[in-house]
Amino acid sequence: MAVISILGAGAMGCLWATHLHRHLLNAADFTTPNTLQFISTKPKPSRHIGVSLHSPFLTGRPEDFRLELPVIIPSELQITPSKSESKPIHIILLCTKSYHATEAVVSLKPYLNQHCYLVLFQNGLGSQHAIIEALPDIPLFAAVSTEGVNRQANGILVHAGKGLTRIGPLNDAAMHPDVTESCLKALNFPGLKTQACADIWPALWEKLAINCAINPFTALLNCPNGAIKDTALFQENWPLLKRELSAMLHQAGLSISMQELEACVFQVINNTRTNISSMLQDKRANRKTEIDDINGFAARYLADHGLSNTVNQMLCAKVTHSSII
Ligand code: KPL
Repeated sequence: MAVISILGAGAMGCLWATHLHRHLLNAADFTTPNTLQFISTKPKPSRHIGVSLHSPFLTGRPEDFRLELPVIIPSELQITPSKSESKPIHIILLCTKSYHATEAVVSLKPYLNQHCYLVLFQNGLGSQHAIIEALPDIPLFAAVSTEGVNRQANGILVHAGKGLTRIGPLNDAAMHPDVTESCLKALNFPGLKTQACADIWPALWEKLAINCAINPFTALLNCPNGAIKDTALFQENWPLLKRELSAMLHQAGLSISMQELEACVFQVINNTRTNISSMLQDKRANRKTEIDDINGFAARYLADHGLSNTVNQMLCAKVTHSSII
């Protein structure tokens, strides 16, 4: 039995809502009372959220999924006060933008206890550290996902690329093997591939480097991921950016050479060549971007360690201040 609440009805939140809905609520062999809902920290949220998703990957054939899920507010979270075999485990998937994550967690905090697990899906690095500090006793996990999902102008989500979601503990409260196992078990069904990761930090740093290398260029050039490599902006800045990102990963304790980093970035560019990056989706929708938690974080981290950060700083400033060209 599981109660799963999703905070954030963006592309990733809706993809997971659809995936879990198929297995928790809709499955033909459904026998146990699972619950799946969105949770909102807005003052007066609507009581239902509708999701429309096109995916060739969840079932292996192209399918349109439509579902409607209830929305609760934090005070309606009913988290069991004590651990008991018969009580459902409660998992909150935090799928907000990185810059909303910390304030969302602060609104949830009074209603949480150690029997509720939080899984953080945020891009970049920054919000994770703030949340670890804000919730020392709550089991926290990070999810690093390479699923590609885009929202079209008509609001329909398209699951454009099949990926992998690695999930691992972020703090001591989540480190117990039974906590990790029950969290992973509640999320692991055919459709979206998940993998338990005993140490999730290298995956978070690697994803940060990939996002630093791809997202700002797509946002500045208004192009899909695959088109950045042939542009002057990328070609002029990549040699130095590659050095900065390599120094960042090295400082963070990852043993990855500059050649391996380049191969990894180019492979992601190739695998996601038709993708519209999350940052370009934000720019096109006139939303704030996550640049401050991506290249902004990298620039601050490099500066704090006395390392060169010119290109990350330049990209952060450009994406913050310019509109798409
Ligand atoms: O994670 C991504 C994003 O868009 O944020 C990449 C890897 C660049 C895929 O689009």
